[in-house]
Amino acid sequence: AASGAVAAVDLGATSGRVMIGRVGPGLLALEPVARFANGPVERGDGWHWDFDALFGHVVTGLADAVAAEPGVAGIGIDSWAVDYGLLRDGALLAEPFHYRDERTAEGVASVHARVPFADLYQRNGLQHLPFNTLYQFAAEARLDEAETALLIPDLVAHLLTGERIAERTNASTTGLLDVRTGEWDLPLAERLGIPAHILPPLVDPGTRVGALTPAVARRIGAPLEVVTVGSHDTASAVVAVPLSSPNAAYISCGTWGLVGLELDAPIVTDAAREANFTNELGVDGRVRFLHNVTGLWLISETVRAWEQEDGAPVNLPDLLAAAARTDAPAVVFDANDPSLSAPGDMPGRIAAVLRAAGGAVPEGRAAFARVIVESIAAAFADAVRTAGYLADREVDSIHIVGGGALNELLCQATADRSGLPVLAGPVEATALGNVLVQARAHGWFGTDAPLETLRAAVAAAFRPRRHTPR
Ligand code: LFR
Repeated sequence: AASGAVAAVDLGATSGRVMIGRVGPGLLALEPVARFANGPVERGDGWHWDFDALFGHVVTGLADAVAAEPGVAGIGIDSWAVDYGLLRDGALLAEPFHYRDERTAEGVASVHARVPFADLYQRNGLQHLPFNTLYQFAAEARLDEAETALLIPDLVAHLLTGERIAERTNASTTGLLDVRTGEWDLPLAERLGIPAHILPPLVDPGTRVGALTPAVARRIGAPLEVVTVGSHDTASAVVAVPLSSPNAAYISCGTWGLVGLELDAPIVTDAAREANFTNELGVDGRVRFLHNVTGLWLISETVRAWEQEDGAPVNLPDLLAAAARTDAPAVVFDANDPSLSAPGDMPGRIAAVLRAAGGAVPEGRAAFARVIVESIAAAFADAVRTAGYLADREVDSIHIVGGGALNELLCQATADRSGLPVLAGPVEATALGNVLVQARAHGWFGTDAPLETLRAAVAAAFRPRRHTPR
């Protein structure tokens, strides 16, 4: 058959979802079956993920998916990158840490004391993010007790199937993958005191992981198989960007805005390092040459603070509509300022960064939201320009996919500040990329269909909204 349905589990840093994806000739559709909140939880020793709750939502969501569509052929899992759980005797040693926990600072210092950043960049091609897994490992008290370290999607797959693997796109965010070969850089791991045995065998997207354990199959209601996808959410999102030309840039905009280009080969020049551009691995060995810009996190954390203040929910669409009616600010702030990275008092910290940049802190919430959106857009435009310059490409358009594609103010401000047309959508690009790679693995596109074939299916099913620069 050239058609069928799959279940996609997509876990973001602020929300997770389970979707049914239906694929066939002229058909690409998503049906949401479960959506749940996610976020940092504070424990005695810092910020963590409530992984038990998250896994519970995944299992319940999959059961709902099977109930709604008994023909589901398999399960694919993607999530945010870099975070992991340590296993011993088949159980988690501890609740996974959240990458925004500040313990990573000591990890950075100890790694760079052994391997200077410029050397690391030559080996792993990654921009400096203080939470990259290798820094977390360096700050990890119990690494020596672990049998295996599994990144979040691989950990979910393990609990579902019993298998232990490392999907390659997400493994590329650990800092321990050789950017040239896509294999574990074992000499680097050794220099950093990371035991090689905790790094599981690497597999590519589109690989059969295994069948659900009997206990899980009973809870979910069907004996399904888990298939790897681009398990790094950004890798799945990039699969589903309906790139209109080789010179089109993309912004995968959720909690983060991942801004860049798809390339065939990594760029690890001094200029790329100094601009802090990363070479993460995409599906089919493509390179995601991009920069992390702090995205909707600035808005969601601000809203969270206001909700705590009010003891009542804030309506985000209303807030953004009101923001669009205020005047654009004369001065924006650096969305990537490191002081905005940790959870807590975001309005106060943004005000401090804005004042330091010489800007006036606006009175009302609508105007405050406007400064945030314009600051994110300015950082997006800047990163697109830099990407084009570093890769020597004349960027001609920008695709914005993910939740940020719903934010018309942000999309228009990005067009205005970059001088380039912005094509907004699909919103659920990550889940679509997850579904498409599964569908290809099941043979519904022909097993060696290139990404361009998958993207053509996206372009046919989801018409982007166009924002012309003013
Ligand atoms: C986006 C994302 C980014 C990664 C950040 C932390 O959800 O996966 O690509 O840098 O989260 O994991």
